[in-house]
Parts: sequence; structure tokens; C-alpha cells
Amino acid sequence: MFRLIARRPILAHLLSPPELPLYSITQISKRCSLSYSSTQKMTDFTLYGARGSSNADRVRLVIAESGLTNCKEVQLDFAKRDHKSPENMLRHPWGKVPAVVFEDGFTLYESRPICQYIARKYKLPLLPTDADPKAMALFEQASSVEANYFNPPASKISFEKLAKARFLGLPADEAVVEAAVKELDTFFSIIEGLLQDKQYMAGDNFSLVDIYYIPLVQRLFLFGYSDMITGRQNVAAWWERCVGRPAIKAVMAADAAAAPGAPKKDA
Ligand SMILES: N[C@@H](CCC(=O)N[C@@H](CS)C(=O)NCC(=O)O)C(=O)O
Repeated sequence: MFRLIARRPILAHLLSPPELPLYSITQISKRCSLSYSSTQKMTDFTLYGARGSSNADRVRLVIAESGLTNCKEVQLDFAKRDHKSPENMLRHPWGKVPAVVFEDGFTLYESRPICQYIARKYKLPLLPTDADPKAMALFEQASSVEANYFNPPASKISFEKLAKARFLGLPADEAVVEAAVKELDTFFSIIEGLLQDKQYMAGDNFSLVDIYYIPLVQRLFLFGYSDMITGRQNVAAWWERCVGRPAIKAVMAADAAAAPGAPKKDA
């Protein structure tokens, strides 16, 4: 595991416990860099996430895309089982992250509904309008494809390669990984064909569905499976369009820079 950390600073960041409990999302969107702060500000909502959580990262990316400045994140510590605390069980009945709590007490869990609610509440151009039922149906279709055909094998790989090492001290079950990689390979072959006629997963506009993919695709790169993406012309071009977006690029760069072992600017 230490060899792995030394070679892969970003993975090391995902594996390491959080150093400070809060970071200000205000600063992600204002200055496009993650920065940690312990100051409490007037906030519209608080995201309860955890370092290394791909589900919480979905919400972080939506917030970064939104430019919202009135929210903050509290990072729960999985190692201390903060997510199973009575406080978090009130936010999330399954004792997981992410959850969001608004100023009026409105609480939501499950990353995709959270992303949709934030996009609707703040009128973000990340999903079609209800006035276009066909576009909405295509959005829901693409969303269902991600949740049912991409997410299960991709999270299996992430669990085996990351969560098991960090929380259970167990090696990855390579047979499980191999089966999931095979399933994803077939998945991306189908997606390659579908992206022939569109720029993004739900059509020609960047949407929440593209964001839903980003954290786990990012982890596929970290675990050494980048060729599933880069080896397919249309999928590779889609990925470049996604990670070329300034807000997405900024979050990814900030996460990499915050990783222990990452070269420091003024070092
Ligand atoms: N379907 C949920 C999945 C939430 C989830 O599994 N979160 C993980 C972190 S990525 C978690 O909290 N795991 C801790 C546990 O299950 O005890 C979502 O989209 O938010």
C-alpha cells in the first residue's frame, strides 16, 4: 500500500483521512481552488460528505459548476465512523454520505436527487426544462443507464481497490475486479456507438448525467484503467470535453494539489 501511495499521490489523497473538518465551497466556486476553513458563514445549505466519496464528489462537482457561494461542506471521517453517528443517521437513514441540509432544515440524501434538487432550485443549466418532455425523457434514460449499467461495476472496482484497503485493510478481490472491468469494457463499447451522434451522455448539452460519471471515471484512471476511455475515440472526446470545463478542471486540480505527497507550489 505504501508503494502505491508513493507512486500515486491522488490515490494517496483519497486513501488518507481528512486533515480538517470543513472546506469552504465558497472558495471552490469563487477562486476555483479547494481551500480549508474553520470559519462558519451564513450558508444556504451544508453538504455532508467524506474525503474519497465518489457519491459526495458528484455533489461537489455540481456546486463547483454552479458558482454557488452560499454553501459549505463538512467532511465526515469514515475511519471514525462519523457516518454511523446518531447525527448522521438523522440526515441519512442508511448512515452514508452525501446528505445536504438546508437552512430551513430540509434534508436530502442520495447523490443524484441532491444534484437534481440543487440544479432545479438554483436554475442551473444542467438538465432539460420540463417544457421539453422528449429532452427530459432522454435525460432520464441517460441517467438510468449511468445508475444501472455503469455505476455498479465501476463502484465495485472502487470498493475493491480503494475502500477495502483503507477501511478493512484487505486486498482487492482481483476476480471481482476482473469481472467488473469486463462489464465496463462492454459498457463503454456501447457508449462509444451512442456518442457517435451526440456530444454528451444525454444529448448535445453538458448535463448532470455527465457529472454523475466523472468521479468514478476519474477513479478508473487512478486505478490504471484509463484505456477504457482513451482507447475509444468518442468516449475519449466526451471525457476531454467534460474535464476541459473550467470548474471541473479546477476541482480535479485542487484535489490533486491537496493530496499528501503532491508537489507544493512554493516547495
Ligand atoms: N446511492 C447512494 C450511495 C451512497 C454511498 O454508498 N456512499 C458511500 C460513500 S461513496 C458511503 O457512505 N459508504 C459508507 C457505508 O456504506 O457505510 C448515493 O448515490 O448517494
